[in-house]
This record gives sequence, structure tokens and C-alpha cells, in this order.
Amino acid sequence: MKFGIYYAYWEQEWVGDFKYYIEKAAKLGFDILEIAAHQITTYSDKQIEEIRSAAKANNVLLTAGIGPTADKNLSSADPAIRERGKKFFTETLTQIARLEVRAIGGALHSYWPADYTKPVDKMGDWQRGADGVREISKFAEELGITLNIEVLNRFENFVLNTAEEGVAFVRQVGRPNVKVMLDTFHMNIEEDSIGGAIRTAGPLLGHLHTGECNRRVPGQGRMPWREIGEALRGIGYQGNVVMEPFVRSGGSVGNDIRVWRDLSNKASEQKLDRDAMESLRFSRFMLEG
Ligand SMILES: [Mn+2]
Repeated sequence: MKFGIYYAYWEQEWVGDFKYYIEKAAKLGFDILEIAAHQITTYSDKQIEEIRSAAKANNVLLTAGIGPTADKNLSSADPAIRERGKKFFTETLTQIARLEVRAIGGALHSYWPADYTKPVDKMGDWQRGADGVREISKFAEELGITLNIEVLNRFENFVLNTAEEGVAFVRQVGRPNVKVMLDTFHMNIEEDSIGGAIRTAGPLLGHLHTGECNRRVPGQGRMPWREIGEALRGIGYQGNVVMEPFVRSGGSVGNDIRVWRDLSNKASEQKLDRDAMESLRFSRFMLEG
């Protein structure tokens, strides 16, 4: 397994100085830095080259996360929005390929966070989302990119809430570079058994997000890490394990993630770094066995 961290642990916006976080991730001992792909199409050639070479120089693998906004939703009933979604993914995938990113994950099949003031058409969105993901998967394959479809809890999206649904969706798409992505935070809300959910995904598990029930770093809560580790080893998981902690309120990140209190206890950046490093040690120990 390779272990990583999402840059937004330290940031309040869906964009950041990724070069800075690459160097930090390397210093803290991570194999991977996950970046946000939300605004990657606005980066200049020079910025892209700086990020790419920083990752190379620091021996850090980059992965990307994305929560497409409603106007770029591949599963929308509006064909114009679906087209905009495809265009957005074509441009975003092209750009992340230049960073040598080989894995992107999130609600690629839908949009995030779901707007529940609007009516929900779960099966309609499911079908349109599967068709849309299949279409972009061919372009992604040419770039060597795997699309990891994240299963989210009911409050954030309605299309895929369980590993079982994620597996059914990915089988329906039926493409080798489209996989299921699980996240312990969402599993804690939706799954009868967290180990069971991991076994349900089995060989289709493409990416794993980790975090405690309240999104603190792994090891600072009551998530069943022993059970998670046993299940991952049981399915022979060799993929990426990226912690996705959110402990500070404020900005677009705090608002979208619904962080309404400071879970960091007013931690300095040095303290956040120390917590991440300890959590990395804990994660390797619990999950790799
Ligand atoms: Mn996640």
C-alpha cells in the first residue's frame, strides 16, 4: 500500500500551493499528495511544470480529487450540462496527465455536494452517470488515468451510498480503468460492516480515503482500524490509502465539508504536521499489519 494525504487538511480553499504541500508531504514521510483538480485547468504551463518537477524531485506520487459542481454534472437530466461536464473532464484529465497523475477520485459520476432543495431522480442520474463515466473513461484510458468513483454518504449525494451500489455501478460501466472508491467517513454512516464493505468492493477497490467519524486524522477517534486493516489485507489491497482529514472551519473547504467548529484545538501548522506524521505511522501499522 502507498500512503498519502489530501492537501486540504492545511487549506481553506479548493486550490493551494501544491509545490509547498508536495515538499511538506515528502518531509512528513508520505508517498502521495492528493491535490484538488477543481481549478487545475486555470494553471499556466509554468505552474504545471513546477508542480510536476517538484513531485519528481521529492519522489511524491500525485493523485487528484474532485467534486464536480452542479453545472458540470455528467448525470444531469439537462443534455447541455452533461456536455459541459464532458468538456470539463476532457480538459481536467488532459491537465492532470501533464502532472503525471494516474488516479482521480470523487463524485465523478454525479455532482457534489447534492442540492436537496431539488427533486432527486436516483435511477435516472445513475443511468446517465454510468453512460457519462463510460464515455470519459475512454479518453482517461488513453492518458493512463484510472477513474475512482467515490461512494458518499446520503447527506452529500444520493446515487451511490454503499459499497454494494458502487460495485454495481462500476460493473455497469464495465471499463478496466473505472474502479470503486471507498471512504471510511462515509462508510461509517452507511455500511452495516466496514470490513464487509471493503470485501464487497474486493478487486474493484481502486482508491481508499481514510479519516475518523468526525474527520480527524486516523488514530484520533473510534474508527475500527484493526477491522479495516484485516479487510484490506484480506482482499490483497495494494492501492493507495489517502487520509482526508478536515479539522478547521472557514473558507470554501470548511463550508462545503460542514466544519462548524475547530476540531484542531487551534493547532499551529507545526502541530497539524506532527498530527499527520503520527497518523501516518499509525495508519501503516494498523493497515499494513
Ligand atoms: Mn473522500
